Amino acid sequence: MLLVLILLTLLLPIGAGAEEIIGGHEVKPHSHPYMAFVKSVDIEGNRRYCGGFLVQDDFVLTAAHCRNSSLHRSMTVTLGAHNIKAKEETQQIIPVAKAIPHPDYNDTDLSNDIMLLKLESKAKRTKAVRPLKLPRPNAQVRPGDVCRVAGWGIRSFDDTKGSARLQEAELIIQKDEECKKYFHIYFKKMEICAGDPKKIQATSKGDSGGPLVCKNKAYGVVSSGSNKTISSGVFIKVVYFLPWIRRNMKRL
Ligand SMILES: *[C@@H]1O[C@H](CO)[C@@H](O)[C@H](O)[C@H]1NC(C)=O
Ligand SMILES: *[C@@H]1O[C@H](CO)[C@@H](O)[C@H](O)[C@H]1NC(C)=O
Ligand SMILES: CC(=O)N[C@H]1CO[C@H](CO)[C@@H](O)[C@@H]1O
Repeated sequence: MLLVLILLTLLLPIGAGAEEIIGGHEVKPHSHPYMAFVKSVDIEGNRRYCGGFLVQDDFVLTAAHCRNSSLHRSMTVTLGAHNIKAKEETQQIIPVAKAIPHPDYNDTDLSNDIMLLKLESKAKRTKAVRPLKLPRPNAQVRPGDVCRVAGWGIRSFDDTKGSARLQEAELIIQKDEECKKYFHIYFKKMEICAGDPKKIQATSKGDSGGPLVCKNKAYGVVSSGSNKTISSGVFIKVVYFLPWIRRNMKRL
């Protein structure tokens, strides 16, 4: 993955940053009705943008690092979007009532980088808005399985490099050893390694929190990986966190 990314950097024309899904393509509008765009604002007004996905009418799953520190002021979720910079009739913008980052989230090694967002009101199910199923408790993906990841990959609304329209890329599940090689910190038990060295595809910062979809279910959450200097090949393993997800969705 790292080698691929280094090659990528060399091959990309200057100015074509790595803010969006690399080697992906624009999706058919609203073909990913579970996709959420998460905006977090801190007390100083700094914004942070992430992906996420609807798992229940009033819950979105995302990455814990998408919350802009403990000094965060507000979060909102946009559902039903294709072009996130446009005002589309299909969009539902819902404030977050409560952000529940995993209690063991560690912002140094990014372990347990998962967060539930309880929405202030239930999303209305439409053609453009519908939850994504979670996998069964013992479900597994294996090296070679083909999955997909989607995201807007923008970091700010002034960012001309990011993509306003939802992009998608195919990723192949890799052996854990692949990620251990490139990331000093990789937790096999709680993480999934995915990428495709041959096809040059990767995700990046603005895509954090989005789902890794395999067999039409959410098997992973895009984490920024344990190395902030390169794009991520590390995904949070949803199956491992199912008990925590279920418990917290029941409680609220
Ligand atoms: C967070 O991760 C770092 C690096 O692995 C580790 O040194 C530190 O002890 C962890 N913090 C907690 C609270 O577990
Ligand atoms: C991250 O990647 C850079 C570039 O290859 C490398 O120098 C650094 O040691 C890596 N850091 C970690 C924590 O893996
Ligand atoms: C308080 C805090 O951590 N604010 C951060 C919110 O996110 C933006 C963009 O990533 C940072 O620039 C802020 O420092």
